[in-house]
Amino acid sequence: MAEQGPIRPDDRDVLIVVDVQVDFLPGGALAVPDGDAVIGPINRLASAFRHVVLTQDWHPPGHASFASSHAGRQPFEVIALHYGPQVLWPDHCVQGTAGAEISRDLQIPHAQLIVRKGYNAGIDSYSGFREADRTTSTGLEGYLKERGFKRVFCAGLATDFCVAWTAIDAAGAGFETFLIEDASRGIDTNGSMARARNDWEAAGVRTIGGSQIDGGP
Ligand code: VGL
Ligand code: ZN
Repeated sequence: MAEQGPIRPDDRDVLIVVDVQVDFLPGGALAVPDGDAVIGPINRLASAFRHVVLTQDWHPPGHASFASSHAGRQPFEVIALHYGPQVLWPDHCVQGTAGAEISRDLQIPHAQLIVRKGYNAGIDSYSGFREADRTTSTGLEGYLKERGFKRVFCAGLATDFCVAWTAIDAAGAGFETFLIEDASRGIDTNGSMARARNDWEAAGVRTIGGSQIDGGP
């Protein structure tokens, strides 16, 4: 649904910048095509928001989402884990490594919180709110509610995984939720982009462009 008129971020609004990390950028272990194209738009967007939260994919070595943890499996294959289907990835965003660092090109000194996720060895977490078992919470919902935010704006990497799941869970938690499409880029493996779009639209997440935000890109 198109948003009517410009959105002026205020104290009810928080921007969640999802996983803009070295491993998801060109040259990284799980580089998202054109991933560095989000940096300029996100820096401009962030300057329009008083309240910004970052997420950081943060896996222990040998994480269950790594193909290397499953004998005979290759990246981008899908396997069944105890909580459901899991896409297998190249090793990425390993705790404490250079690849896990948030990009130095992000200029968001006023970001207020960094939420790490995916740190449980046996459970992936695309969403900044809830792990892939759909029950283990990161605490982000409580944090945002305690601070009184009403609207959540999501952008970053990758559109079809961590951005989409974070937005879907924000909507499920009762926030009015927006996915800023031109400040995000996707991986698009096995039709994941089309599926993710269906899912976030069905969840009531609104798709917008950064230009719809006053002071944005
Ligand atoms: C992501 C795949 C694996 C993401 C994280 O940030 O979208 N994708 N881990
Ligand atoms: Zn990951």
